[in-house]
Amino acid sequence: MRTDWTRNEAEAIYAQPLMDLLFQAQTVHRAHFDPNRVQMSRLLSVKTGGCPEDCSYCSQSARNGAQLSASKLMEVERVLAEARKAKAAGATRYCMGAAWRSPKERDMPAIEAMVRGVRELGMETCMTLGMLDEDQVLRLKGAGLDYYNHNIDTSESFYPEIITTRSFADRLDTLDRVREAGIKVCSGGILGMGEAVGDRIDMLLALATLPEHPESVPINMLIPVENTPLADAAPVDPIDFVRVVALGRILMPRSYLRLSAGRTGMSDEMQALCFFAGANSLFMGDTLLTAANPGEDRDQKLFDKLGLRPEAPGSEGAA
Ligand code: SAM
Ligand code: DTB
Ligand code: SF4
Repeated sequence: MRTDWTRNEAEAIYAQPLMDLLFQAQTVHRAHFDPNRVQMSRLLSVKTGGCPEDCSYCSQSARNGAQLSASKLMEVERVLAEARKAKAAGATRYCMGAAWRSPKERDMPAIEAMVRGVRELGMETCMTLGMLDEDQVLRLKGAGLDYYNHNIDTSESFYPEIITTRSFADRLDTLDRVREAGIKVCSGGILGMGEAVGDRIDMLLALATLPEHPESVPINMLIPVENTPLADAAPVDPIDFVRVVALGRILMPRSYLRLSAGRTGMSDEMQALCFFAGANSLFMGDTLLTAANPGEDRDQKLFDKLGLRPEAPGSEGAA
């Protein structure tokens, strides 16, 4: 896997005629994955709202005007009950998110118990809890955490326009600690925050030139949240979105590319083009963390139309 992609190469790939770009992406995709299988993850917000960070897209920031009330950390048993339902509905990975800048010591035992409990159900585990220090990373690894999600969200140069309470370098530091501890990395970003095409390319390049590619790369389309600074951001052009997916597939051939937030705002045709461009993972169920997601009925219809099938448990990456 190449980790030395240059800006010029990435730009040239991105700027090809769309049919050439899609053909290249699908060719790379088929060399590494079954093109008709999609990995299914389910999300749960285990601690919602009241976050001290100022991410301008987020419904959960206490610094935004958003009116979401803050909750306490969920009880472990309730989390496991939700996880059982997700497993029954076909999820193979269970992703738990908390609206924290970083976890507090008092919350770690419950977080570790959630990881152990979900693993015992036979699903892969993923957590997204904000920044982690060395000790926290080791404890999560000890509990058996499979993946840690920590998005870089956009390019390094556009980052301060979106978030001021932490830096792009802080993000890379946590990603590095997660990788060093042997936890798989999930990191991606958001399109539609007012960034330029060059920022999108730079974001993918930042991921594709890490010492190892993230195993999982979520590509979110901004869900505009009322009262946040990005409530009125201009929507991304669907074809531009598809181009980003294709570039991600070509730069990171073995990574799972997840069509993440924003699918309620995508047509079947747009999602089909994203799958053709190499997206091969999604969030199932009718809620993400706080926002709406298509839900199983609509996704089942889409899968039927496209002849797609959920990836079987334990077959990750099998071509
Ligand atoms: N607090 C943790 C953190 O930020 O690292 C984890 C939870 S945070 C909600 C996870 C990711 O969801 C963000 O990095 C962002 O990429 C995505 N996200 C949040 N709000 C979104 C929105 N309104 N539209 C699209 N993606 C969003
Ligand atoms: C990611 O990249 N997208 C997910 C997951 N990682 C944690 C979160 C999407 C959140 C969408 C907005 C919401 O539900 O509040
Ligand atoms: Fe907090 Fe995460 Fe939302 Fe940023 S994205 S405000 S860190 S919950």
